Amino acid sequence: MNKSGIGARVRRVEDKRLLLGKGRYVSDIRIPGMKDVAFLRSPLAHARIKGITKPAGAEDRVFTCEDMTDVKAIRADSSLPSYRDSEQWVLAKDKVRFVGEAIAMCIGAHRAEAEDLVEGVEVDLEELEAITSIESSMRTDAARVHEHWDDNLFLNFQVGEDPSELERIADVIVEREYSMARQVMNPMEGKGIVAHWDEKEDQLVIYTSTQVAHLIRTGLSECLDLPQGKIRVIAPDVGGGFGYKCILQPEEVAIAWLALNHKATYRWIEDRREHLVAGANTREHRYKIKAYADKRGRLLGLDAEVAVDIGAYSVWPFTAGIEAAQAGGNLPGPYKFDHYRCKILAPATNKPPFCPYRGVARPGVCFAIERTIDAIAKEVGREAWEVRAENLVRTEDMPYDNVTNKHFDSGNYPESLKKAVEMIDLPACRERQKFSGQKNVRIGVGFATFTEQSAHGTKVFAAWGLPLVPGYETATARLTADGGLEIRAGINGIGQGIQTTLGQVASELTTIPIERIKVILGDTSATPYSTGAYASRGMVMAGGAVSKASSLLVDKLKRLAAGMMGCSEQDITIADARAHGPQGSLGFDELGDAWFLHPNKLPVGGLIEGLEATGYYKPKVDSGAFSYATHAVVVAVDTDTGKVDILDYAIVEDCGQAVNPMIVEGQTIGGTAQGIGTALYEEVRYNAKGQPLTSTLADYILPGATEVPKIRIEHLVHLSPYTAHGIKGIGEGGAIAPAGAIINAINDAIASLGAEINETPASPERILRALKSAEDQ
Ligand code: MCN
Ligand code: SMO
Repeated sequence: MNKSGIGARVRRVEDKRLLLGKGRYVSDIRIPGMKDVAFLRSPLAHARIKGITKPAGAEDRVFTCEDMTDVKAIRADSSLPSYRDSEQWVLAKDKVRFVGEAIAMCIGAHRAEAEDLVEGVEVDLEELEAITSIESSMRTDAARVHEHWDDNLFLNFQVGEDPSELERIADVIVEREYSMARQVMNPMEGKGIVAHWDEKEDQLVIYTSTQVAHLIRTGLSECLDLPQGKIRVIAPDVGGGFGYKCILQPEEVAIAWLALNHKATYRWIEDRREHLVAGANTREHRYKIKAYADKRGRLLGLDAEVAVDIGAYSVWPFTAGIEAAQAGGNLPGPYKFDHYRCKILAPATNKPPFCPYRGVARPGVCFAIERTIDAIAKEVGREAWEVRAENLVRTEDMPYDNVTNKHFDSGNYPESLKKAVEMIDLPACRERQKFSGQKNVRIGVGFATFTEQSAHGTKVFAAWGLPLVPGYETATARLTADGGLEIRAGINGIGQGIQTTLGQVASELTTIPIERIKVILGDTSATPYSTGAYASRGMVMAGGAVSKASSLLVDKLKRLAAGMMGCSEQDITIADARAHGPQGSLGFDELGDAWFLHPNKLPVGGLIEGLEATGYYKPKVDSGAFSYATHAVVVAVDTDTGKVDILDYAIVEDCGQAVNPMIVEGQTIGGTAQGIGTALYEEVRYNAKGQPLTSTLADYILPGATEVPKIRIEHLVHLSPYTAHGIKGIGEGGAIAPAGAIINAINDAIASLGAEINETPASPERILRALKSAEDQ
């Protein structure tokens, strides 16, 4: 095997520099004359703006919506049925719709000066009724978040047919409501933007911490009415994105507009409080589910309603539609059943806009369906894993089209479950449960299985109403004069290790060791077009493009070597960065030297095709590849305090061909840590007027090292028949299952007390409430 090729546990090439503090994030960029920007943000959740007064003498350093009449509002199109878009002005116009919405921007020589200026701006606001929950948003007499709408819904449609005829034949009917709390994404590095005007290139240059550099160029071009060629977007090191950085943020447009108008350099660096209050939110789902099953626990059908609290605006380009639409489409999970109906609702509220976050809809979906499976198991009196096993799609059914037309490509879902049950040692857990040491400590074990679609094609994005997002990818491979390799890809590195793994793919195909491969990402002027890193698409899509580009380059190297050695191209094989012919061999360095530096060595007549190749790639089918996993967890619940400790955590996952199993494990553990946050700790809270109550990290609780247990991982490998090298995505998977598995485990622990909990986070407060209400009954 190639030591740095596909499947090797290569250390991440990114890490040494980052660990030594040599990262170059947006806030590390220094440009002479650069000015800092601070935003005046709304103190009210819903209010009419009656007037704004700039501080005397500072009129040229304070900007409001009125100064930006040449800037278009952010509007996200979608072709989903019933979808309504919203107009999000870069600085609020006429009305504010959430606490933290930017009203004015102020410029200073440094941030402190800009913030002082913010203090001096006077805003006259007339407070309006704030809509702060799904329930209040959907009341017919509710105030309107967008006044010209006749209700508050971004989305309101239904998929599937009424399954109520199953009432006659179902042995059990289980009804539940579930709720997942609102979250913020909290990448370690917040959002940051520096923009300047490049006189030489006659171009706006914007450095931004983003997952989607090329998309940001499109978005800026639309809002600023500037040709794409006049905009260059650079993403330097990005300290985590997790979805937060896959949308066009109003601040991005604002800072770019300043640079464009004043032909000078401006920056804005989000601080943690801004992130917690004004940054996009995520996750807030509510479910009503009625499940029909037979007496073995086999699902016959599901009747569901899902509502997602979208907040005030529809984000560009992913819209206010995809989360709820995807929730409706993914709720059936990895299970086989025939009848399904889902009402899909996306109410607007006076909260920050909703943005995709690691797992996109599936953490909520997995929580809801996996709780439902456990509820059915309880009803039919079987172990929850057995009921799961009854219902999982089987290998012999693959490829399998499920009830919402998801095309599961390959895998062995029951095996992942079975292995997870073994890893967690269920019989030992059951023993331990009987003889738990302290009376107030209850042990529970829980499981969750899911599938994760990755590498979605154009048709899939179009079905989510997103015509702008293509399902293909491009990369180039260029040999250097000394036999090294340069790979350029439009995908963005955001911490997921893609620089390393794209290098591994190129190394596999070219036999060039990874130390001699440079992977260049994150600059619209230096890389081919890509919509970027989201939806766990990078490894399959950019990996496929790099594979294609590398193999086209190898063909060229073979032709050149054959010409130079006077043999046929078919006789050439490559190994160890050399082209071997029947009568000898030439190193790639010699080939590079000949083509770039000594054309006199080229075969008579020369070769003009060069040593650079572009690969365009899309998987064989638009439905892409489905990875999957089962998470198994053991918890201890303290019934006096409501505190939950995770005692053991095991995962059996399958992402097809792992390009780098060590990175796959890191991805899975990182995602799981975030999922533990969803399950137990994280919650954005508001009071009745829409004032955020969790505006510091002392109030918004993130899991730390002490809350994340040792996580054991086993890999299954079922190659995707549809993708290059059989790769499937893995970036989001870890975050999908923890809420389902952990809340199932908590319920397993407290079931004997007659209690049940169906909300996240399962905070001590909520657990005690559940225990109390069981006691009261
Ligand atoms: N990989 C692999 N073999 C596979 C699949 C993946 O070795 N079969 C490795 C690759 O290094 C790849 C990484 O795992 O870069 C994640 O792969 P993939 O699933 O293709 O996801 P993307 O590269 O498209 O990354 C985006 C994805 C998403 S959508 C979120 S959200 C997320 C995630 O990755 N955000 C992250 N992981 C993150 N990890 C870090 N550190 N920071 C983020 O912001
Ligand atoms: S939330 Mo990931 O950027 O799809």
